[in-house]
Amino acid sequence: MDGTRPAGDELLKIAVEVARQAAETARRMRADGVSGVTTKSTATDVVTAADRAVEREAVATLRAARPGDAVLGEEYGGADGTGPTGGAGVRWILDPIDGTVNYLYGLPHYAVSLAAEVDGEVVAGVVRNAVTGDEWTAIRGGGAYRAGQRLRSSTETDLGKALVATGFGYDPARRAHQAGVLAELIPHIRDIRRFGVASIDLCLAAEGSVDAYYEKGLNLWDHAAGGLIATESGLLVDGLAGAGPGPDLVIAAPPALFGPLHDHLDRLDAAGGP
Ligand code: LIP
Repeated sequence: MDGTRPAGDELLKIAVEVARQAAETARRMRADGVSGVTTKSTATDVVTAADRAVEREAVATLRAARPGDAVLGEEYGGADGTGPTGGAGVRWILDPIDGTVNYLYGLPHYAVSLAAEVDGEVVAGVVRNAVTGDEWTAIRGGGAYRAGQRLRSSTETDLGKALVATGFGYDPARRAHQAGVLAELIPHIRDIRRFGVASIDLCLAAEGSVDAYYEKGLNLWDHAAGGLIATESGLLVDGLAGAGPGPDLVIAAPPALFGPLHDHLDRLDAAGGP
């Protein structure tokens, strides 16, 4: 690499090409049936042959396009993702199949999520539903888009009327804590949605299909691309007390709802528990 900081649109172009190819591989493999199912952190945290194959293919394509970059991928990428990022300081953050449980059951709601980070800041991201082809993109400072339409998040100002998406981790003790938080939150909001794909949840919030989203326990590959898309649509994306979005908590909400939602989640210890 020549050390020049690459432009967000240049990285997004690569990201979109890779995500489209990866999504097609995932869709095609699902049509042939699910294979190679094993478990990761718990008995309900599954990984399939497709998760691994899609990641291998996407990493190979990224390497061919930009040989000096690092790649952090959900299935193989830990060590590699912390490795050298070449002169341009680029790291790709990939979830080959976000929503693996939906993939397992054949629910048409799983995605490829790919973000490009430069010097530690996510500058471009794409989330693509592998079944429907719905695709959300963003470049930092350049807005978020779906099918050529600029995304505008919800303008709801009353938390009591907010439709809020969330998700649950795979560890039973964590789920119990998360369910307890939800039981206390739900009287204060319109209703809850649980789609099973964190990256798409963030994109649905970005386009105003839900008003807000929160979840504890996300990994970077779950929220890197969707978080940028949400931010670029006008949402505030953060953790508790300005900690930044991360494994403790990710909250994405319109400015008027962020404070009230944040304060409920803080009071309910949403970032706590196992
Ligand atoms: C999953 C999500 C889901 C979330 C889970 C998990 P996976 O990702 O996107 O919505 O609630 O905690 O992170 O395991 O399907 O890639």
